[in-house]
Amino acid sequence: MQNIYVSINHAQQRTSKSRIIYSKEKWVNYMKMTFRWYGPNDPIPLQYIKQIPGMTGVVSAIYTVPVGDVWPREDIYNLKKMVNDAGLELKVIESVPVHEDIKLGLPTRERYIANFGETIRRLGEAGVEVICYNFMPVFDWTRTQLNYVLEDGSTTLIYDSTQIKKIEPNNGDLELPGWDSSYTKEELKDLLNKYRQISEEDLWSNLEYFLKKIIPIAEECGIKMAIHPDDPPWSIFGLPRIITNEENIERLLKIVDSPYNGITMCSGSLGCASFNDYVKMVRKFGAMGRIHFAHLRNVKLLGNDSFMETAHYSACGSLDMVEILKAYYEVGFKGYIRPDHGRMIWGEQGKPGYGLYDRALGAMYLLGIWETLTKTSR
Ligand SMILES: [Mn+2]
Repeated sequence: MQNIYVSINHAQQRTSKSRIIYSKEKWVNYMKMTFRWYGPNDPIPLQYIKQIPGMTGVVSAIYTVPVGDVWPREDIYNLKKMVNDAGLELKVIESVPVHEDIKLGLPTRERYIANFGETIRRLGEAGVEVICYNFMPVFDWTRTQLNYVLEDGSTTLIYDSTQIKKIEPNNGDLELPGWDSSYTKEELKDLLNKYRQISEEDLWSNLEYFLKKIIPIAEECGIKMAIHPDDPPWSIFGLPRIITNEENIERLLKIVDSPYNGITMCSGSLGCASFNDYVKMVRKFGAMGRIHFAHLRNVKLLGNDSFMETAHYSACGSLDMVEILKAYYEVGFKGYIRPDHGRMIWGEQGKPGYGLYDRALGAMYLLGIWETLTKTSR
């Protein structure tokens, strides 16, 4: 009994001491750790996410609405309620998908842009602060294998460029791991054909058209738009990709020079290209106040445009997580952050990249570095 009492007493002393430290603006007002959650169908319960120390909220979306439709208020509020009931916040939406007609610049884009604007308004009403989106034609992130077995028996996602180069997508027969195509073979063929007419500059002008309509609405609603870089940040299957490097991100930010036109700085997406200096970009765009959301994951560059995803720990990959967090810390980053993809470890089954365990380890590792920075930097 005595031992227990002493140990509680000791813990109380520690708690009060750490409270003094944590209540300093330095810690509290800086970045907020979040976790991606795929809604009620995600096998990971919100309560488990809440049990990860330091977790302030989840990043989620409405997955039942067809791309281009307005998100129903009821669905937004139900999601928010579920998250809040678990003691977590819903401040970041990832993603509101951009309809292909907007990226293609078709006349039908007017309706889809109007719908996107209305979804922004409704998310603003629900207290959302950041919307992540991307402008990649047809394909989202692309990998060649989702369960590559590492030496320790864990599995990870890899991108082997030689395999990608062998794929001829224009016959519509494309099968990519993790790419959940809602298109029929004919629809995909048709879509890829439409993109044959679209150059990089065309894609830029379609993005410009979209931003000039959307950013004023986001400003009105107090929502920060945060574009996700292309993953990988180079053209695949002959399709144009433009959110790929420092110069292009700078160009994007200038299209509408507003803090509401910002970025999701994804270390795994930008960092898998050796031409990108992620730390330099964090310092530059962070100082401009244009980073609203950060995805942190490590990748190991394998040469010849191939790479694999690794544990967050710096020693496991090509990115130096301490240097990265130092950059965020030194620019006074106050946005949302999340561990990005993780490996599958400890026998966990589930959505590749989005298991609980490795991402939880990643979150704790990142928070550990952050806490050290807050207590050792001046
Ligand atoms: Mn990402």
